Amino acid sequence: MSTKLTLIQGDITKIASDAIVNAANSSLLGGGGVDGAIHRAGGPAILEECIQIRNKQGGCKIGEAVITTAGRLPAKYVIHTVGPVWQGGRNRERELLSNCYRNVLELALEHGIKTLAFPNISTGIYRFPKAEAAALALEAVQAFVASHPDALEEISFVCYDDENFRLYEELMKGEV
Ligand code: AR6
Repeated sequence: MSTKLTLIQGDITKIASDAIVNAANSSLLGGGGVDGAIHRAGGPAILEECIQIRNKQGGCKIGEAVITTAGRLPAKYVIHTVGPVWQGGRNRERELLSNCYRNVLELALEHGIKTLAFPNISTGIYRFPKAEAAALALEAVQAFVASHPDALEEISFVCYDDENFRLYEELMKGEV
């Protein structure tokens, strides 16, 4: 594997990677959590492009991803993906969360993105259990990297809360 996987604790809006990932909702019109933080810090250009995408294709389905400018953020692009709401685990939540990571990575590849930062999709307002989400995220990213070894230079997991940070630290022991 030549792609470097890194772990960061902090605010993803401050990360100067080629693209940062947003944990959005299907409307693409913004919301709370990391979505709110990205739109606030990035300014109106992001929402304008989201509205154009909405007009064209009617938002974004769960597990899928779309790309926009990053506006005033230090990153160049924002890749918006929509995680599943945790409903107990019997509604394909795990598969849908893996799809988010895979589809974001595919889109990054198509746009020549070399450095990418993920937040912990679905683990806030959408209540996906954090330990399971972290394991799934890492597995999905590792599978992609194994099949596209030279596509990206660096993929970061940006954990905002302590619990996620500790979980990733444990899972990524020996990797970072
Ligand atoms: N930087 C990085 N991570 C953050 C930040 C930040 N600035 N702020 C929060 N997090 P959430 P979801 C972490 O709720 O569960 C929105 O309203 C947070 O600690 O942002 O996918 C959308 O519009 C958590 O671990 O997203 C949707 O309606 C992680 O980001 C809905 O929430 C995800 O928490 C999506 O819910």
